[in-house]
Amino acid sequence: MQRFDLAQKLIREAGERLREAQLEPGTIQQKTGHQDLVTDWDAATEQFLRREILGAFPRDAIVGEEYPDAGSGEVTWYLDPIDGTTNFINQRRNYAISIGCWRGESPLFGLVLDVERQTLYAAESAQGAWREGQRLHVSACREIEGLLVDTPGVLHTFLESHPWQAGLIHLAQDVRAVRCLGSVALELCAVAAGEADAFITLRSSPWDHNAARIILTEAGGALCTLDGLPLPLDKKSTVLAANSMELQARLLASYCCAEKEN
Ligand code: 2AM
Ligand code: CA
Repeated sequence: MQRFDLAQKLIREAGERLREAQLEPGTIQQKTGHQDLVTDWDAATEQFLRREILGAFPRDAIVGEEYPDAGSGEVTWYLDPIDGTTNFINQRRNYAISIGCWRGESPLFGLVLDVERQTLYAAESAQGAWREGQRLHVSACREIEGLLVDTPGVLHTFLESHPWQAGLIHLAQDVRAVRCLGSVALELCAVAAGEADAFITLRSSPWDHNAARIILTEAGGALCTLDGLPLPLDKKSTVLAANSMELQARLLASYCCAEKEN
């Protein structure tokens, strides 16, 4: 079986298991604090994906959220077993499984499953972005006043002190609306689907964005860091995503000029 076919089979199977999961209180733990939770299901889902992927492609490398990196082959799988764990716990919706596959710096494919809606976002390199058979395209809005901007949470983006804080508060005042869903992967897919125009986060990890970024790029969107640099594959970074290079450049120039320390 090809990697892309295997990944689609595994993500749907993992999604079925999560939909049936019993979320007893003893299965929820704090990771780094009370705002950073993890469940037994995060670990079980990632174990399942790793076992199946390495069983079929033993020379591939795996980078996942819950376990140390494995392997060093030229193909790397980026796994987030549950993106939006707090939503999984509190809402039992708006969470995703994310699988991104890269050959070195080149994207192969990205899959993001909106688990409770049983909706799969998928993109192979140069084949467009798709949602359950429907081709996805970014929105056409370029006017700041008309933008809907997604960000995973208010605290890190607007309330904590960081070099872009003043600019991002101005942006929030200028756009039509800011929405917080709480899942980096689903929020990037919302930009890919034209349901949001831009996305900002102060902190994203390779497993959060390395699948959805392929979907967004294939849908016509653009991503970079808040410094305007290429989004790294292998380390945490800020993310600015937009429906076009044009809007990305406008947002960078007007709102992301970080205050320089003296
Ligand atoms: P998670 O659910 O996989 O932890 C909102 O919390 C979004 O930011 C989610 O996509 C979440 O992913 C991600 N996130 C949470 N804590 C994070 C951290 N410390 N670093 C990077 N991303 C984080
Ligand atoms: Ca996660």
